[in-house]
Amino acid sequence: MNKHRIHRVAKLTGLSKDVIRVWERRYSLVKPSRSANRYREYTDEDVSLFRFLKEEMDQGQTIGGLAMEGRDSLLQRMHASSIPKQQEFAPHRSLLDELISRLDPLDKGRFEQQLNAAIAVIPFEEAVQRILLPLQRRVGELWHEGRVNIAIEHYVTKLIQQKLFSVINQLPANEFGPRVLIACPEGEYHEIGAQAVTYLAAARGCHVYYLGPNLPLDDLEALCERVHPDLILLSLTETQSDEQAQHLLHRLQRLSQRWHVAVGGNGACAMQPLLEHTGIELLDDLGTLHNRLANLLATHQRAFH
Ligand code: B12
Repeated sequence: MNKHRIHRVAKLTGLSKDVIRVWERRYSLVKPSRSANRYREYTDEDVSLFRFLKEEMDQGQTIGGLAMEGRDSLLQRMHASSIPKQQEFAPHRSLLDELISRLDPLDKGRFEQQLNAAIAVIPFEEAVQRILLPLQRRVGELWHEGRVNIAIEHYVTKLIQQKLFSVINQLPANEFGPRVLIACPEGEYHEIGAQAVTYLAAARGCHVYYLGPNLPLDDLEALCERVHPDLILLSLTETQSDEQAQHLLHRLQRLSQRWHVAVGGNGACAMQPLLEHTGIELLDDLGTLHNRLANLLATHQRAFH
């Protein structure tokens, strides 16, 4: 089981470090262990419980009332309520199998008809997670294994990109929302992760600048001076060698002295140990991104009022 320090728990749950400490002191629902150097360490279950408490409070419960219920009962309710949610966003495997079978030989009509019909009946955010991203992974993997040709991969990738952007373009532009710059740094060409993040940020009311793949950091920095972003989100899909990772982090640290910088994607997760104490945040899944954006929007709103 993973152990998380308090700053990470704050990022994962959207609660402030102060609230986490106060809840610990007053209500004892979560009792972190201590590392050798006395840092609080929380388990995955603690993190889930904090998230659950937050959801309950968003629905009108008070922390005092929840604390009276007791940890065991809360955990039971949490596990019962989390099952359907996890299933909801799991990849839609049977549909994906059928879609893949329409690619060789290519049956464009049926492929698009089936894809469009499936996407139309669920919220788009769910479609992104259950259908579009897994489809991209599946087709990319088939190309990597030499089982579909690059023209087919490009056809599917472009279709997915069109769907993401057509929905993004229909969202109301929020000029006054927090400014979020999203890109893949130089050398990173896998861009669907960054595009999905763009959709999620725009859908929540951020003012998004999507800058695409392979962006030199000098140029990103120059744009930051103009735009003054509230957050920079970088997508790293490929795992880097240690030397490449160190080089990249050195550059990102410079950027993070002026702006909030967060990285996500499989390549970023692989760099986790190197990210400690750099000031660069790791957002290791879309749930963490969701919390980070919620915090950003709340802070931004407070600053405006
Ligand atoms: C699709 C794919 C491709 C497509 C890319 C299409 C495109 N234009 O984006 C194609 C087929 C073109 C391709 C090409 C290449 N690929 Co490729 N590709 C993949 C594949 C299958 C999926 C990557 C992807 O799109 N991920 C994005 C989404 C769909 O999934 P995800 O990574 O899980 O992302 C999730 C989270 O990480 C998160 N996320 C992502 N970014 C961010 C950012 C933030 C801020 C946050 C919060 C979250 C977040 O969102 C997603 C949802 O949960 C992976 C293998 C795999 N299964 O991961 C290999 C892989 C990444 N590719 C690889 C390589 C080497 C290449 C090539 C260099 C191969 C070559 N010799 O030419 C080229 C380079 C790219 C190029 N020049 O276009 C390697 C990388 C190896 C490494 N060092 O890590 C991999 C791992 C394959 C492998 N097993 O070797 N690839």
